[in-house]
Amino acid sequence: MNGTQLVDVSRRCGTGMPEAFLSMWHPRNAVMSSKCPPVLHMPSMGEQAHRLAVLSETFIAAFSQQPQFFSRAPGRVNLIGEHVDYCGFAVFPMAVEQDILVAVATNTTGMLNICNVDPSHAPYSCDINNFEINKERPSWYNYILCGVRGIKDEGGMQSPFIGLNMAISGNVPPSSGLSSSSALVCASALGMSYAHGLSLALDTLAEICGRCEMHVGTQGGGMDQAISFLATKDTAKLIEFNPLRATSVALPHGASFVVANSLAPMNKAANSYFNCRVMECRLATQVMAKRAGLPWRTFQKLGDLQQALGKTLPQMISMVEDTFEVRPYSKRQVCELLNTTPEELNQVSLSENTRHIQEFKLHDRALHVFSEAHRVWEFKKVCEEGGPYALHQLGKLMSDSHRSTQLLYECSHPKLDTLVELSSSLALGARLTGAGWGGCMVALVEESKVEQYKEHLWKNFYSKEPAAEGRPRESVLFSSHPGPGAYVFVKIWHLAMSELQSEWLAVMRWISNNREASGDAESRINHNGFLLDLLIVMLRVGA
Ligand code: ADP
Ligand code: NG1
Repeated sequence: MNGTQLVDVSRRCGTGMPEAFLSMWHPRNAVMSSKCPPVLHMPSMGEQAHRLAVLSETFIAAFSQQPQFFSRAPGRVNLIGEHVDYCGFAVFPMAVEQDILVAVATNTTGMLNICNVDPSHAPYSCDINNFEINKERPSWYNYILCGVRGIKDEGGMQSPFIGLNMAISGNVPPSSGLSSSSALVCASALGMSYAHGLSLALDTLAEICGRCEMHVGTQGGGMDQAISFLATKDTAKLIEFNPLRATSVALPHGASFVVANSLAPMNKAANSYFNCRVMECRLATQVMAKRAGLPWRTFQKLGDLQQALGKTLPQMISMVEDTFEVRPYSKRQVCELLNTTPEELNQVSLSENTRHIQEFKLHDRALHVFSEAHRVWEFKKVCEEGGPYALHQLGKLMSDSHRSTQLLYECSHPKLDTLVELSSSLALGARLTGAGWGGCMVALVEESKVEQYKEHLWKNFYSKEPAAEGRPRESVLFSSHPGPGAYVFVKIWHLAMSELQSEWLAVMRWISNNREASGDAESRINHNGFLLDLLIVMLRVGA
């Protein structure tokens, strides 16, 4: 973010022009509240400016034109609340600094052309008005197609859509539980939306992206896309679903969150581990609903069941103990409990890539979900109430969460468990973050001990880990501070020129239509006067 001028010039989001332009004259205090993604002036210095320059070069080399704008969406680290979003329960993430940048320009061919600064990701092209997303093959560009498809389906515009050229640069470690995939979906959807002049609010974009990422075949719950759009700098968010709400929660002073990559990658779309857990939760919901005399076929999420029953989370935990035995249930036994056939179970309850599964651990999965959902609210309460033991209480909640994902949800990895064990002497608490089966751990560490802690992990884990060889320490082990959500970057010059051009054309059209003078025309002419003033000032300062 170094060198980024936080000037929101969002003209497409219902912000009045004069207000937006005033912000340009006073850049220091000009972060405007807008429900649409902010539109910022390109940074001129720092790492992001460097990445944008490299991205522009890639774009020009691939498409022989300049990018018209850049969209950007961050990854996230989830502090607590794992595998509960798709059950309808609240989560507690914050955006990380690492992000996906997309350089975008329109073309006249109706094609969607995609390339990447990383040459290991081969370029891809398709007709923007007619493409399929192949669920069988988890190709990198599928996530971009998801974002584009989301806006096509739900952005409120009719086809034909304008052709786009897109180049991607990302530094969120992929398949590591920091949501690189969702950052890619969100940045692409934002690029598609901005290129078509849409004024979609942040929460609308978050909801569209939560749904459209499912086109790759995974059935996530919307946490990653929500935080990627709704994050604000310096605070973590309590995210609730249905309806989507994000509440800022200040984290207690005196401690840092340190992220450590286990260097065991896990691509969710390449296997059925993730969806298997989603389905086990769905089956547990349906069995509990049937036992409570509710129409089980209409229930999908443990959270909806809790609401229908009007019970507290501890009461739901007791209900799990009363309903299930601690053993796995075969598919036939689940059918017996629901009084249904395997064919109907496949149809009503299971996704395509989980129909082959023959055994489901209903007790353990449901117990994890209700107890983890409870820990999220406890975590929020401790953050808000503070007190001398706050940091230790937060640490304990995180460690309990890890044990639950490891033993009940069985989504940890031996390398993650090693990192968590190594953390016990110096961190207040540590847990896997994201989907798991590899990926990252997040630890809460007293500020005074952060460097010692990192050194300890480096010496006892990374120096013995062949996958860490030659990798800069910061790329695998870093302190994380809550970053901002998605936004668009424009060159201020391009912004003014395109405004001038479109407004001037509108005035010319009005004159040629020979309409009566009206307030509308008057305000357009005032507006253009304003734009001309701006242009003159910019020419003077050489913007
Ligand atoms: P996570 O979202 O936890 O990082 P996923 O397995 O869901 O993990 O998604 C990772 C996939 O996202 C990668 O396999 C790749 O296809 C895609 N991806 C992530 N970052 C990039 C990038 N910078 N460029 C191209 N594709 C990327
Ligand atoms: P990551 O860590 O990005 O793979 C996945 C899901 C989340 C959530 C977490 C587990 C997607 C896009 N993301 O995240 O919704 O369920 O696992 O808490 O499916």
